Amino acid sequence: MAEKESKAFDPATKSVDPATVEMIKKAQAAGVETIWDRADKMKPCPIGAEGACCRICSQGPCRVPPVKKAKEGEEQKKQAVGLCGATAETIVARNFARMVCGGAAAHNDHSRGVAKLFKEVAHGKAPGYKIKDIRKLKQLARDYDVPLTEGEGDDKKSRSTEVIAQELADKILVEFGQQDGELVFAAKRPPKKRIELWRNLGVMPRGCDIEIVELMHRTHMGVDQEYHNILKQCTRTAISDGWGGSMISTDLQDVLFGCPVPVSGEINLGVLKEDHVNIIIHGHEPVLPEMIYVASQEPEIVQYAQNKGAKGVQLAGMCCSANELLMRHGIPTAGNYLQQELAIITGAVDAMVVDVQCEMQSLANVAKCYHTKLITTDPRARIEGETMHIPMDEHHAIEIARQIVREAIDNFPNRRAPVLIPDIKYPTVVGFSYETIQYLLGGSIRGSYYTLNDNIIGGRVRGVAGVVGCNNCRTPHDSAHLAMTKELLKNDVIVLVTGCSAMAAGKEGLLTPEAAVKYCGPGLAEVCETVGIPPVLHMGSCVDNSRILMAATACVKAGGLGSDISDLPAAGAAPEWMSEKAISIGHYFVSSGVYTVFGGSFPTTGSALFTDYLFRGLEEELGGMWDLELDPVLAAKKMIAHIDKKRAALGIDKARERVLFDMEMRREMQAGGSEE
Ligand code: NFS
Ligand code: SF4
Repeated sequence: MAEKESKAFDPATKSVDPATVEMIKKAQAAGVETIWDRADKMKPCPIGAEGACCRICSQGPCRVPPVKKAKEGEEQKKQAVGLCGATAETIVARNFARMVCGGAAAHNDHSRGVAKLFKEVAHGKAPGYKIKDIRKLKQLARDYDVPLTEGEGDDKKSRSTEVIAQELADKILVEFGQQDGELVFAAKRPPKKRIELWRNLGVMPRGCDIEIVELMHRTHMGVDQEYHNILKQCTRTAISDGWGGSMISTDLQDVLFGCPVPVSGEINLGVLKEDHVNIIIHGHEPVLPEMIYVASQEPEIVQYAQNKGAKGVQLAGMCCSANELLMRHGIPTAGNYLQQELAIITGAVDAMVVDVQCEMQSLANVAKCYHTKLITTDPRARIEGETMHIPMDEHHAIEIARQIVREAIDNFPNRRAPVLIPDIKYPTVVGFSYETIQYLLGGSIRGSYYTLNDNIIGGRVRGVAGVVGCNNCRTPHDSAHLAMTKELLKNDVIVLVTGCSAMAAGKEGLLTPEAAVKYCGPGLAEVCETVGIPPVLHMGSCVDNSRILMAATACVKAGGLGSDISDLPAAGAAPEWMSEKAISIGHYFVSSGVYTVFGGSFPTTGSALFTDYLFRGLEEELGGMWDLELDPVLAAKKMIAHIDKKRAALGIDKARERVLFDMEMRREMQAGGSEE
């Protein structure tokens, strides 16, 4: 019976990724339920989807869906309000705000964990970890006014790395609970104009936690009931994520684990190996995964695996932990968010090790259908039905990592279901940190993004787009990411990717230099070929969207493209978004001056007034605004239109016409030449 039900849909309609389709078929044949089965049975609540349901007090839930315009002769219905009188605007704004809170809290709490580890490392109390990127440490020290030297005159000497790190760690940790003042990165790193704008609007964040707490308070029953005012605090909270927690975690992870440089890797379920012990590292915080990586390479561990009949240990990443491991060590990626159940369904995963965020609770049930051990490692994220919980402790991380790898190895002989690993994987080149892009495009000596700007001004590169964010089972898996990205490339827009979007691009072969000729317009193709980079640059995990902010700022500072991020010919998108984190990210991009378009659905459409404020009103205040477009190609076109609008404002629209004309001429000349 269960099997019959699970065959209700055609797997080919659920994903454009052949490995995913193959595994959904396997799941159906085995009668194992996946997210698509559940999505088929449960449709989203239309009122909740629009943000028009308030359940923040027990007099509700109150539903205030938009009212249709009356037909002629009919009486116009009145827009409902909540029992307390809350309008649709207030209800929708409050729900949106709480999504920003959820997302910012996830990033800022992740960041706190990294900062605490950093402190332990600085004090020599976290064996196995060390400070890897001294240059970045010093950069951070300068940001936080931690002196690099001590003494005066002839007595002046450099302070030790440890001492600098210890002082820096304390200063960073203070920012989480800080009550007044300004977050260091937010007040120092963006273009001057942006900093002034935020100060004038009163949205400069004071600390990482306080903005979230205040916003939760203000959206409690009967507090802030003016939607502009609610949104203002959303802006402050989102900035505390992008230019606060997320940026802190990105930078400290680089200090501890190394700043990514270009590295090649592989992606998709085909990276799993039938004759190896397969361990999937799934989640977001690279802290323990870094040690699992070390443990999996130790000769004793490899020997232990061989004793159990395996050829070795294969680590593979999933979700953002995958991005972190891939960027720094070239560890292959098994897949993005919607592939987590499917990895287990291959029958080849001996352990799935999860930390925090984007882990489906259904993993426990799927794991039970196979031999897979589901190991939770973070006390904040337990899953009912987990096989075991092995909590991370930074003081004994390497021993814990070894224990986890052994658990997986011990499980290798227990494989029972027929193993089927799709023979599908793709090579990738990843690791385009903001620093790497600077190096590749500007050279370390000039240390500038000017070459990129020069290409934008000259018209070979039309603009820059960030395509980021999740998968969503309501949208065919990966399809919107790919359609949008290809449309942008075709129009000479270079694409920066993170998170699950980056993985979608990788699975399509877009993260290779060869993709340039295949997918790009002539201008972008030429630039990519000259520099030897892919046209889609993988910048990391979702907290690494902060790298995009830094790259945008570097473009502004390099000159020639205006004086603020909102002047840049740039746009952002999350065509398959689903998480609260995506809303927080979207809003910090908007708050930083970026036109940001989401796909699928938008959680504020229950109030036309509030949505109009987000989509249009904000442009005047922040220079950036939201948008919703269900068709990914149309969405790309809207991004390009925005880019062109910015080019025109900068007075560089003519240059592009010239370039295109030149290229046309050159092609004609070449064509003429070959005829001779
Ligand atoms: Ni971002 Fe990365 Fe993926 Fe979405 Fe989840 S894994 S943090 S939230 S689903 S992109
Ligand atoms: Fe209803 Fe107001 Fe309570 Fe919300 S706060 S559930 S609108 S009574």
